[in-house]
Amino acid sequence: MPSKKLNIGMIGYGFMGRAHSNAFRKVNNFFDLEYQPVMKAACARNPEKLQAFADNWGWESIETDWRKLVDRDDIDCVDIGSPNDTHYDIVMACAERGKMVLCEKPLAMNAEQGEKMVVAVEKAGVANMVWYNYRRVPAISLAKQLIDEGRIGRVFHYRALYLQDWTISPELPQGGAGLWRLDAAVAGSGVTGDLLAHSIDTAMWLIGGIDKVSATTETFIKERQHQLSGTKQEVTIDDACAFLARFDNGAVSTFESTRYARGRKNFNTFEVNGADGSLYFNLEDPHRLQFFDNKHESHIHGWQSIHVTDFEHPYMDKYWVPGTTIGYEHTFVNCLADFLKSLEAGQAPVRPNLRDGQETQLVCDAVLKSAKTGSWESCKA
Ligand code: SOE
Repeated sequence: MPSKKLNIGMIGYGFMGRAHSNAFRKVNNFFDLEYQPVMKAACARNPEKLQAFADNWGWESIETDWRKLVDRDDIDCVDIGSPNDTHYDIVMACAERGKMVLCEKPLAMNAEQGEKMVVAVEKAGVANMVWYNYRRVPAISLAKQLIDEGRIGRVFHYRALYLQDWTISPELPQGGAGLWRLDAAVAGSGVTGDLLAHSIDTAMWLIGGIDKVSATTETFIKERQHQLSGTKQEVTIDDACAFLARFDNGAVSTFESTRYARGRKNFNTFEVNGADGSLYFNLEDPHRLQFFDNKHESHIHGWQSIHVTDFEHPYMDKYWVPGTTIGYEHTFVNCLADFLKSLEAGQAPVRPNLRDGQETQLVCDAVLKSAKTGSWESCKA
């Protein structure tokens, strides 16, 4: 039974607000932890919609000004699920007030902001995490385990795709509720910060840092009506991005992302090729990890499809019986469980922290720079 309470104030009530609220509600049902999050206050600008949201998910109170939320003495930890252009100010205020920070991805609008945020939370000494939830898909955590166990040997290649198709219609507006991801002034970038940031975080977690990149981007629909102003405005996000990357360990790699791949909804895949084996994962088939193990005798060589649902698999002993599956929402429950566990005495700080988020931010910035200059760009600070 949890013996300590952690009072949470959550900012933003969109897609991520729902995913996080669900995690706060469920985490202690599945994980044996010292800490129990208390859903103290949810914060957003529209009081009517926010109250309905808070009632539905069980938040005790509401705030319509995030500064008031951060200032409240009864809030220990601030969870940021609001659009990307708000992350910097909120994290800086949290650091100043000594509040723990849980921040949605991407960390910031750019690496310049990101670095200041990292310095601030490190100086304040507050626990911090970026919600790169895909690390906590059990099959991806298993890929990490197999790589760390040396099962695929020296890594030569990494190949990532992150494909969606929801912005193909030119009639889709940009900006405002639900559509701020299309507005560069709010999102910072398009698929690079929104989708490739996930692929980059996963890749660097699995096989190490990225040294340099060479990228190209495209904006297919040049103008869209802005949902807030009602006027047609230039679209300045990257609708698609493809880049080559060289890892610090010498691995040669490709990353591609678009929101214009008709039929692909959340097609987040990677393949890693090593001297002794390969791994393949596809988020649209999330319980499976494909593994080619070259150590098998050659007459039984072949790809194994591991159904990642056994008690021995990462996180799976916390849920149901072998052969039964968990869902997208549990990746957030798993993230939160790891964060809460890290607060217990003697535990290592949780990862990915804001410093890790900044490493990904540096790669995103280098990708966007390379797309402009046409040259290879360094990902190092
Ligand atoms: C975009 O459509 C989006 O919702 C991203 O913002 C999320 O980070 C990704 O996991 C799913 O797609």
